[in-house]
Amino acid sequence: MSSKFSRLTVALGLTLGLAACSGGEETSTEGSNASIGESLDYKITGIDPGAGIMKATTKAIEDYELEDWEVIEGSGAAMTAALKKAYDKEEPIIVTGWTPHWKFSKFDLKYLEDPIGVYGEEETIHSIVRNGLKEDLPNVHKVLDQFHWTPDDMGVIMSAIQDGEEPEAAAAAWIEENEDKVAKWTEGVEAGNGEEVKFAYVAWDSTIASTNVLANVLTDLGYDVTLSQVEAGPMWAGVADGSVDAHIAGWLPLTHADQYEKYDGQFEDLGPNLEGAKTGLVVPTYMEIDSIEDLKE
Ligand code: PBE
Repeated sequence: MSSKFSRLTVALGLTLGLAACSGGEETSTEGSNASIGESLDYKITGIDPGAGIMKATTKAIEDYELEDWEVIEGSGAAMTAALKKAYDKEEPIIVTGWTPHWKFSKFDLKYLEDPIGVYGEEETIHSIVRNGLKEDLPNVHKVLDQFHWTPDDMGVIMSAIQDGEEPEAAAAAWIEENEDKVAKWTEGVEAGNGEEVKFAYVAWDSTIASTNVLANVLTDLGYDVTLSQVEAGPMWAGVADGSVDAHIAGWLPLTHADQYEKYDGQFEDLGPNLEGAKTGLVVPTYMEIDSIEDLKE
């Protein structure tokens, strides 16, 4: 009974409120009229501070003159959790996004157009190894040099992990189903004898997938593989100072350009292991904006 009354009161109050506004100037208090910036408190959901995409996003804020906006630091996992939460309620959200990534198969998403080109064009992911690896572990070097796959291959592992599989198990299952591809990576390679191989990687879903698949392949070949999860800076620094043997997450030409220049000469670039990568600002398709310029209002 009392609930009926209170509901009536609210409805009446709303009617009066609208009536009071109707003759006046425009109001933006209603959800759908609020600007995209207001509805998001001018926040872009970012990832780990060391990621190249964070630097690019800071540059985007400058180049598109979005001084009211900021990119919030977090992690890849926190970003996808925030994305899921907003998506389930059809609320607005803008994330720092990249391809290949499982989020595009789980949610309907789009990249915001980037007319200035802050995020660059298509990228490739390179395998980066320490100087001297070729002499010390020629067969490991050869596998890394021959390692090459597609965004779809990587996507299978990423989705399996997302669905709850352990990264190692997801990688092992993919290897079992793709013996022909793995055979090309291991062509002409001799088995190891327990030699240690150290990879550095960052907890980006794409990198977790690729690092686990190579760790599995090398373990099957008889190597003793260690994976160290680090931030992006230490991942590059570790290969440069030789404390790790390799990482396979060199995003080029733009995303990791800083580290690539900083450590020039202190690593060997084995070239692309994947083509068709991309970074940018990503939103659910239900959002009405299409371009980073639309954030300016
Ligand atoms: N990423 C995924 C990384 C490279 C791999 C796009 C988040 C970065 O921004 O550095």
